[in-house]
Amino acid sequence: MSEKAQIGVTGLAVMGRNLARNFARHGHTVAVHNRSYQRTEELVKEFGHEGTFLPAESAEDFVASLEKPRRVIIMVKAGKATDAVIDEFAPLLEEGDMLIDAGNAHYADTRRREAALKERGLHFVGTGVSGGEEGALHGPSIMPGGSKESYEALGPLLEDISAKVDGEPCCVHVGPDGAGHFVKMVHNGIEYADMQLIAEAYDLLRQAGGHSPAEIASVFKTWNEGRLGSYLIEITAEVLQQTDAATGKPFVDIVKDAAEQKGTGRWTVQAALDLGVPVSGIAEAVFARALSGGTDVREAAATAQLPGPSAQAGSHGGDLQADVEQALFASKIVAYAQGFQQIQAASAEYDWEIDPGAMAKIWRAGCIIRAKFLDYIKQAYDKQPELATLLVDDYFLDAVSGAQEAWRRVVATAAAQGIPAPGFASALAYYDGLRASRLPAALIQGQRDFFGAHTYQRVDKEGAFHTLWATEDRKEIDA
Ligand code: NBP
Repeated sequence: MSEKAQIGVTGLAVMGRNLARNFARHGHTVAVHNRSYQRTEELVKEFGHEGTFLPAESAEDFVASLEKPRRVIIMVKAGKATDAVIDEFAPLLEEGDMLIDAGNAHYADTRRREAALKERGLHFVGTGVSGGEEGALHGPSIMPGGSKESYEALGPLLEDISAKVDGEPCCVHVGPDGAGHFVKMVHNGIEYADMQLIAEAYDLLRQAGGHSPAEIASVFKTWNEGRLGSYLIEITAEVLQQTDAATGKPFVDIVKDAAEQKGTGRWTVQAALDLGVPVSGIAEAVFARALSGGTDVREAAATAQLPGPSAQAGSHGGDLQADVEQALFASKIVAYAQGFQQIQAASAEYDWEIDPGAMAKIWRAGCIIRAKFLDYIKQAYDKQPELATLLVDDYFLDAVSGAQEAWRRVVATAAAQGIPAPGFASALAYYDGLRASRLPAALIQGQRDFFGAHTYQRVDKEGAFHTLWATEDRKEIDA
């Protein structure tokens, strides 16, 4: 009998090719297939020596080369291409086989596909894969959704190729149907917030502190040795110390200041709006990118010369560098707390039973937001699985209360000097909102009742009430 593959990968562009190589390098026999056969041939020609690949030109041959239950990883462009591949492969598969979508699908699409394939007796496993092409090859953070049963057959293989921290795999069964893609989406949203906060820290040190990019690179290198230590801080130092060969200028000064986005940050915010979870850190990051790319509006503002503060305004009353480190850490805690709250809210909404501590654990390596910091998040949820917000965990409470004076000084300096710091400022406003014993929402309830008879609740008795605003005596009635 000819050799069978433990796993197959269809879609051999950069991500699929590297995932297939990763499986092969770990000693697994990998069936490989791509719509256009050329990519399959190239993979085997260039990397065939790395392990055992079974190339197939047709979908039928590919499926026939897999051991049962069949495990087929789909790594194609998210959207219509994924549906096309599912339509091609589902009829060729048998009950109990698995179709694993490891692309960046929207979790609602994954839920739809999972439900449809379940009716045909197939497991559809929406799987978040983070870490880009390098991660796919050397060990990504992997977030599989789908049924528990499918994880039993698939999990060991995915754990094998995932990143490891102290020998522990950065891969865990996240929860049913779209849970894996949802968590991957929020990971990307948090990544947006983290990057925005780092960019604001740089901007403050540059504009308010008067430091050069190279000097700020050294600051980030130092920070990377401390509690902020993370992949994003590390690469920030690398980018800041880069000099443009053509002009001799700092690299950051020759790059257009319009950040792009692929959409996962926007998806995170859209989902958060539907769930009613305030992910202001992620939203500010998405909006800041949109503002940076809004060329017409920025040109109009430049032409109109929108006035800023006077040149002497607001010198920073403290050690700016130390204060910015504190503000960055505190704002980062807020952004992560919000992202985890969103995961918990979705888990409750869809009955996913996601363990938030396990998510922090599998993000410690392989993915873009990998950081020491995630250990503390894991510990917080280990201590209290139902934690309402990370901000009330001892470690984070201490960190934020220690940081808050510096954080307030930084936000004040940014406002006084006209330096945009939406991430820092909004994180602080969220923190103060959570702290407040009374919020002005009571006034908003009054306004709503006034113009729309939307009713309100009282602090001193049960029930819903309405004031007859249009009458002279403005009597209150039970609604
Ligand atoms: P692309 O997203 O560029 O997709 C190219 C692949 O899709 C090729 O194999 C192509 O086949 C195939 N394909 C297309 Br396009 N339409 C198809 C169709 N109708 N039927 C069958 N195959 C079709 O590849 P990628 O950059 O490797 O990304 C793959 C997935 O991974 C995407 O969902 C992407 O969002 C995600 N991704 C994730 C990360 C990460 O960090 N996790 C990074 C980058 C990408 P062809 O060769 O015949 O044209």
